[in-house]
Amino acid sequence: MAGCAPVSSDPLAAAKLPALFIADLHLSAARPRTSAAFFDFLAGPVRQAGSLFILGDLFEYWAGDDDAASPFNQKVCAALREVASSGIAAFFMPGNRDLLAGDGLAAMTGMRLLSDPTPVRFGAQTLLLTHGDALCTDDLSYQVYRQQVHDPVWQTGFLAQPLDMRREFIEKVRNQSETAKRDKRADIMDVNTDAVANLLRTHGYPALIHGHTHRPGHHTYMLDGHRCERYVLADWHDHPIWLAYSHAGFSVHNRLPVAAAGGEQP
Ligand SMILES: [Mn+2]
Repeated sequence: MAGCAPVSSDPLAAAKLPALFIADLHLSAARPRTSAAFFDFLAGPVRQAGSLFILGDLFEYWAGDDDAASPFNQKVCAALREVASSGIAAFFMPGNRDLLAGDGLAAMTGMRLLSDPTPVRFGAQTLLLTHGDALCTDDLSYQVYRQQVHDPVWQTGFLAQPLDMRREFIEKVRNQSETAKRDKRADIMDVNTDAVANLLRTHGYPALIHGHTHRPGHHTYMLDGHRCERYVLADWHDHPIWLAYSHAGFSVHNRLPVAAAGGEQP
């Protein structure tokens, strides 16, 4: 309509700096220290940020959006909802553990869902966000499994099963995957260099940010004459850790401000 400002359908239009990136918290009721750190992170550093990007495996597992009814998941969703309500743009890209998170989770939390991979632009800098499991192409048996569970037909069939049955299936897959990991060479569970190069090439040589491998790091590449960077997010293991991006560049943080504990901040 003439005279009306165009309304962007791009969910990333809401993204503002500084942006914080996390992945692989594997939240569950069985890991209270990690969830406590997450709640402190949401109540602290996130409130000073412009955007929060959760790049997958926030939950140890997510059996479908009806899984939000469990008391633990309710608590997590409520804390995320407060973040979105306070005006911070929060984004969620499902990982392999929570790939069944959908519009239901988005509606409950106020987070915007991102597909994998998703580029986000801040000025001249493009950041390419991905969970990371798609890059582990040397792990052939995992990629076969991944293709199956990403198939919409498989997902529809799976989600039609009762929640208890889905949880049971996921528990079985988790146990099998833990056993299989012990027999796999460590290097096949890392990203494949060619898969990374192809992704960087396809997206015009951005800075790549991913998790999944639990091998935190900062890698630089010269690729086709372009300098590219790859940031690997750390898993949480009871302790908070996040990557921040602002006009000053990238920085990694792992300290929460000392809790006010009901008192006043100095
Ligand atoms: Mn993962």
